Amino acid sequence: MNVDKIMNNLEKKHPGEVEYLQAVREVLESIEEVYNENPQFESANIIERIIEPDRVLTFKVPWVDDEGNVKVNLGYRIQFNNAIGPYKGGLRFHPSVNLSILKFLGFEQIFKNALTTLPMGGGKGGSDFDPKGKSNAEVMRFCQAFMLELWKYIGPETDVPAGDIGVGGREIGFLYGMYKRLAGDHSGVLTGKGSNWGGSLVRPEATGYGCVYFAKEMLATRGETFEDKRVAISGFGNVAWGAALKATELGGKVVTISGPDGYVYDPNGISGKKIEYMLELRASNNDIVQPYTFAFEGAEFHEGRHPWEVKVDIALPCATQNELNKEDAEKLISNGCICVCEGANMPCTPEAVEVIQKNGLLFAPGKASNAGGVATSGLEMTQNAMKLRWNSQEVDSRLHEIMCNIHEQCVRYGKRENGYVDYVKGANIAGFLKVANSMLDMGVI
Ligand code: NDP
Ligand code: 2IT
Repeated sequence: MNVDKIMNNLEKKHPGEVEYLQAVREVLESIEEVYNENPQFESANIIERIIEPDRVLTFKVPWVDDEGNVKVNLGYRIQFNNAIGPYKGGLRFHPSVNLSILKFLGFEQIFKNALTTLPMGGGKGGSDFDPKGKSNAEVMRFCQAFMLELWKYIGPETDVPAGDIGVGGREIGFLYGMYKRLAGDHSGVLTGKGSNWGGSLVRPEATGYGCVYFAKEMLATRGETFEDKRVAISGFGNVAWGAALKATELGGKVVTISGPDGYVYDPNGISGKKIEYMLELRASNNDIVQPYTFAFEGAEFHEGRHPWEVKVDIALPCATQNELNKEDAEKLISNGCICVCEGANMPCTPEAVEVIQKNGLLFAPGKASNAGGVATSGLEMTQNAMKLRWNSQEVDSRLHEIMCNIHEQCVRYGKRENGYVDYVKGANIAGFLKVANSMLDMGVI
């Protein structure tokens, strides 16, 4: 495999799709060796077939705001690869959404879903709609208009969307209501549903919990635990909230959260009602975390800055892609950080990952460490299919088992001769082998 040649061709076909090209390069570079050892992959031209989505659906979403103005947003669904199961992946509503971002997320999702051990293919979708500052009625009308088009392309055995940035329980409710009305069935086509109408317990917490379970496994390889460790978390959304809950439960002290306005440093630790307050901050639909400092004494707000300058032992980036760069990584390292575990998708830039790994820190890529969200979505699909509901202990213990299994897969394929585990390589190889071998089994289709 000639990675540069493949990337040059891909760039010519999709110029400017920076995030997508970044995600593809990372995977190709880590699977190169395994790919070359297995000539059957090359004969079946697996690379060209896996790096292009099966299909890209784009559509317009016209809706009416509270003043009666007609608005138009763009809607997308990328059905990337369904070799091992129905397309599965979240919907993102954020003004930054474009084809490149959704293709990167859809591509990552293929390997992430393969790692969960559950039968799910990879997909992603969303819109450049900005839920910020919109009324509840506006969000509802937008979600209904979005589903009016999307429902034609999804189904419980074909494509099962869920939440992501800007799409939480409220949006899933509005989307599911419209799907149910249009399709006339209650087949659980979305995950992240409310627990009264088919949702799985622990799904809201699952991504953050899973991320901390994964970090716990990594720490254990060095005889370390969360006990008394200082933890920096970025973001203040769904993933950040779940991660703060579990890190605190395991004895860690979470000292930061962040938003687009800057970060909060709370030397007393973000626990108990302070974590509950994160939900209020999020529900306020404002993109700021500063109000935290008015609510809790002793907390400082650092405008326009990232939390990575704070002295911590563990960093959990849980906001968005490319939010931790090389300089941030260097600051973490010089402050003695021992573990960076991605809760978001691709939050660390490639240069940051290189520095982190070179310095021997534990590092987990999101496709391994944030897979707990989609894994629990898979468990929600199972419960829907069985028309049963598991209690939270059952779901949580399955989630924990899945995260430990993903950790094992990473170690299996990522352990270097000197004992250092390259979790990026391990995750990419394990995910790739499962999908590529399934594609081989099914022939050229
Ligand atoms: P939420 O919408 O609940 O929260 C997203 C957080 O990131 C918010 O704090 C948000 O602030 C912040 N954010 C968004 N864009 C930017 C930006 N450009 N700059 C700085 N901050 C930003 O989303 P989730 O918690 O669900 O998602 C967070 C990350 O985790 C994403 O990378 C997502 O893909 C990933 N993920 C989510 C899973 C899930 O199950 N929800 C599963 C696996 C991964 P604001 O919105 O105010 O801009
Ligand atoms: O990035 C992700 O894995 C998600 N946003 C969750 C996807 C899902 O289908 O639960």
